[in-house]
Amino acid sequence: MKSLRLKSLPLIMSLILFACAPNVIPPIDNDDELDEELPEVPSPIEYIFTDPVETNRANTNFLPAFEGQTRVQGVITSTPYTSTILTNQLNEPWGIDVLPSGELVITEKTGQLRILKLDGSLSEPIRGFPSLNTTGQGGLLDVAVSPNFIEDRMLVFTLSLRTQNGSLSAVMKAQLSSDLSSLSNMTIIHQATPSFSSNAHFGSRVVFDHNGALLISTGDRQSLQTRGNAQTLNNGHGKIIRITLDGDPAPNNPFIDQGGYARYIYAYGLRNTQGLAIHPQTQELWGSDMGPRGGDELNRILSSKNYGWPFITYGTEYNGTLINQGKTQNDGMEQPVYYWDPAVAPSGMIFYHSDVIKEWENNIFIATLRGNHIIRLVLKGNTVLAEERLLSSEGQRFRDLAMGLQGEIYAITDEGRLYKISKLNNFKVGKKMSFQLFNFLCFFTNISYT
Ligand SMILES: [Ca+2]
Repeated sequence: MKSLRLKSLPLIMSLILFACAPNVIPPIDNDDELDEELPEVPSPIEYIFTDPVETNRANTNFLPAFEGQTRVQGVITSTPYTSTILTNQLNEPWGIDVLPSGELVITEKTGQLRILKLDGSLSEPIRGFPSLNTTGQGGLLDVAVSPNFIEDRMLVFTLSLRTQNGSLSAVMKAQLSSDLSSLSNMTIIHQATPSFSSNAHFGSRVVFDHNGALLISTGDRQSLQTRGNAQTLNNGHGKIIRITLDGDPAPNNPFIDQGGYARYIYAYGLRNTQGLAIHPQTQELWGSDMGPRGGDELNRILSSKNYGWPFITYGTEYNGTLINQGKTQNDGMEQPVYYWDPAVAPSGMIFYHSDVIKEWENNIFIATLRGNHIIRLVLKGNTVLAEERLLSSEGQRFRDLAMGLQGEIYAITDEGRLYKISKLNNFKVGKKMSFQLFNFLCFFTNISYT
C-alpha cells in the first residue's frame, strides 16, 4: 500500500507548475486510439492517501472509542471521472432510484414524482399522494423500486402523513403505469405511530433487503418530548423498521414475540437516519444518522441492536449543552463505525457496486447537506480506512444518491440539480504524467476538471 504525503513547499510548487503546464491539461481525444494510449488503471490497493479531509476544529473534545472512528486519512480517486448536470429543474428533490430499464424515478418533497426519461427529458409531475404534511422537513420523501418491478410495477414511497394529532412517517406502495405517466393502487402500508405535532425528523429512507422485505428509517421527531422514544420499543420513533410489501412485520423480526409496535422494529436508538444502503458483499444494512451538533454517525445496523440515541452521542445540543452529561459509550449500545464533528449533515447513501471504477467498488458514498459535498469512504472490513470529498466545489446541498446501471452515480440536490458522475473514458494526459499525479494535483490546487 502506497501512502503519499507531501509536506515540502518547494516540491509542491514544482508539482503545481508541472500540473498546470499546457501540455498536461487533459485533452479529450477521439475514441479510435484509446486502447493503446490509456494508462493502466491502478489496482484498488494503490490508493493515494493524504491528510484527513476535515481541517476545521471539532465542536467537542470527546475521544473516539477506537482508532479510525473519526478523521481518518484522506484518499483521492485516481480514475478520471466527470460530473454533468442532467437537469436543474427539480423542485426540492428528496429521493431517487433507478428503474430496470434505466429511467430515474425522483420524488419532490412538495408532493410530486418525476421521471427522467432515457432521452434526457423530465416527465410531467405525477401527483395524487394522500394527506401530505409538506411543512418543514416533511413531504413526499423517499422512493425505492421493487426488485420485482418488471412483474409488479411497484414503487415504495415514504412520506410524512398529516394526521389529526400532527404528523407521522408513513410508507406507501403504488404501481407505475407502463407508459410511466401515472400511479395507481396507492396504499399506505405502515404508519410509524404515534403522531406528533412536529415538522421535523421523519427519518424516511427505504431500501429492499435481499429477501424482498422493506427496511425503513424513522426519526425522533426533534422534540425533547419524543426523543426518549428512540430507546423504547412501543413506538415508531427513532427506529429501523422491517416490514413486508403488505405491511406485516417481516418474518424473524427480533422483537416479534413482544407484540404491539415492537413487532415491526429491526433496530433502535437512532436520531434521524436519512441514508440507508445494503452492503453488496455482506448484505448487511448500513445507515447514516444525522447527529445533533457534531456526532453525525455511520452505523452498521444489525438486527435487535441499540444505537444509543439519546443516551450516548458524540454531539451536543445546538447551543453546546452536553447531552446526558456527555456520555459517548455504554455497555449494550452500539458504537458508530465512524462519526463526523463538526457536522456534515449526512443524507442519502449508496454502496458502489460496480467494477467500472474499480477503486470505488464496495466503497460507501454519502450525500451531505451541510457539508455541500459527497463523501466517499473506503472500507477495510467493517471499519473506515479513508475518506474523500467529491463535488465540493459545486456548493450544493446533496440530498440523495443512486447507482446507475452502467456504473455511474446519480446525485440530487436541494437546489434542484441532478448530477451524473461517471468514468471519463476518453481521457489522456502526457506520457510522463500518471492519472494519480494529475488527480492529486487537481485536489491540491483546487482545480476541477469535472
Ligand atoms: Ca449512535
